[in-house]
Amino acid sequence: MEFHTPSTGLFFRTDKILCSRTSAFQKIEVFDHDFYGKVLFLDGLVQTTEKDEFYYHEMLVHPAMACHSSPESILIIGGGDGGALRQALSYPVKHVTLVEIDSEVIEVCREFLPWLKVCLKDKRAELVVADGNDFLAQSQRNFDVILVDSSDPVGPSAVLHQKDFFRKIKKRLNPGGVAACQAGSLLLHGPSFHGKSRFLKGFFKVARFYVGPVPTYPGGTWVYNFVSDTADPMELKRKPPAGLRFYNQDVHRAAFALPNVLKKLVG
Ligand code: AG3
Repeated sequence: MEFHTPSTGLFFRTDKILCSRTSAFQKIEVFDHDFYGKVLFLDGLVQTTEKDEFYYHEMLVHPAMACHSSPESILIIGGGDGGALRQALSYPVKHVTLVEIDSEVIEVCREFLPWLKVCLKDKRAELVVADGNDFLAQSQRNFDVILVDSSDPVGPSAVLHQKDFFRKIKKRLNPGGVAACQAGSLLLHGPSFHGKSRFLKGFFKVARFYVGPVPTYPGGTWVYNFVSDTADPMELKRKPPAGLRFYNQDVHRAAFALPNVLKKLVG
């Protein structure tokens, strides 16, 4: 069960617990469910399910990739389950660097989720076990597209939603670069969007929010940031790869049309 508020939440009934352990960073749980397939929880929060992961991972990865003319080097911060990695590798990119803080998440997902093991065999995929925030501060490498697949903007992941972190993102983007970051739940994390919008507009010429549904995430409507100094989110420079289940160019355009409640928060 994930609690969304102290008295509401989402439950899964199953007797197929595949893994339940506590790493240096968090509680990691994977189970198999008759409808959702393999489900990963971190610290009691749903991270991904086999059934609906594509809603989230396609919307995190493809809008940014579509707005870059020729993305070659990609950085993913977080996302140790490999769902975003899989989407990024579906382009003819040169390399995708995944920076995940918790090696045990990698271990568990490699064993129990169907896609991570396959992705890590791809020669273009590079795995770095490190704190994403430190990696950005210490690395001298720049990237065409940076994707931030963090957890919620409250709790231990909060730093990945703050000013200093985005300042570092800006430094590590190549000219023409684009970053897309998960921002949280429209229903639960609204209060964080106002301040974020303000500082993002201070750092980037283009700082937009977009939305998409994720059935198993709290509230069902998920919010993402799109930031760049050059890329216009309405100018699609490339077609998406074949075989996607959620994202297409119409969905892309529609995702940037914000509901009033969000418009009001982000100005
Ligand atoms: N990254 C976003 C997870 C946020 C879910 N929040 C929640 N259930 N309260 C997940 C990693 C998937 N690659």
